[in-house]
Amino acid sequence: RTSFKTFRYYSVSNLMKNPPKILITGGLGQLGVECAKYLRYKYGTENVILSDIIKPSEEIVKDGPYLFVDILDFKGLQKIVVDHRVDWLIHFSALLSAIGEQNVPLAVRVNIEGMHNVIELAKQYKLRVFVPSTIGAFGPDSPRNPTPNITVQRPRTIYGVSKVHAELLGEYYHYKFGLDFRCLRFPGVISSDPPGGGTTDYAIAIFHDILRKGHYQCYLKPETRLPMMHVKDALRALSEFLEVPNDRLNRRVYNVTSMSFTPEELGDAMAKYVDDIRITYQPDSRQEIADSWPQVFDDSEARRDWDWQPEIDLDNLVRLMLKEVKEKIV
Ligand code: AKB
Repeated sequence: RTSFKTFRYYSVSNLMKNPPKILITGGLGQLGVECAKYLRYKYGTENVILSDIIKPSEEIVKDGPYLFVDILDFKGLQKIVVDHRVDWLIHFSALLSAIGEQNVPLAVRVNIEGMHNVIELAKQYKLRVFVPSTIGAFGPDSPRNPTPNITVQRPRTIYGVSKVHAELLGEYYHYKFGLDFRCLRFPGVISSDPPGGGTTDYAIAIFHDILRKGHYQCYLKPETRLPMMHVKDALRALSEFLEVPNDRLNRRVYNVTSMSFTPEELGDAMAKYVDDIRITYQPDSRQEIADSWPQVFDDSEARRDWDWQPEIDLDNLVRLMLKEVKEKIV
């Protein structure tokens, strides 16, 4: 067995010579724009198409290819895959945990019916398909500290249910039809771009509110521990995982994480760099969701099989976020 590093070197240099054509759905959500930047740098601007149903800003249009794609329109999606000779599909479209609870029928359509379209197309055109899953794919019956790769999954949100569905469907298509399905279960991803309706969003909102007003009212209790990761680590995990040769993967779905912290610990880490921080707590319905999720995520299988290694710890995350959010505010 050649070392993993040698393997990665050969597979990555082959990809650079013959870059894949990549389509990103749900591209104007929290991860899409940064993901497109990251992959365009690696594979060339024209090879990464960002798509969504939202009208893009001038800046997004200037950055590279952008297309209208509705994942609920099978034929429309099929046409894009054919016309643009897509090889890899990164399927970000989804309603997150908190917002999904407010509109369950819409979450069923976007998260479950959308996934059906994507997986059928991926099978038909032999695409490599990446679908993010989440700590939200676990529930109150799962072990929470740590939560291993394989364990009980009985989530209590429609978001979690749709992600377990996606994981199982992807694995099934892999074993039945040979589909190159790849899925990472992410913790709360922290970026200066605004997230949309998640339970872990407090860890982003706190930076915006503290820098603007010096005060943040948190909707989770101070001791609520959740796994988290800076967006740079998340995108590197995604990109490295997509490059791993198939025979190196022992599973199609892996846990990945960087750290775990509570709102109180995050506040203390921020207080090293910002004077006069005030955090108050008023838990709402998101507390119940957080209480059913992993506190510490076990990603040892990803570390073992494809060398996953986080780089950004809590102190680095705070420094990066303070810098990035400050730049956005002014
Ligand atoms: C959410 O909070 O819903 C997401 C997630 C952890 O998947 N950020």
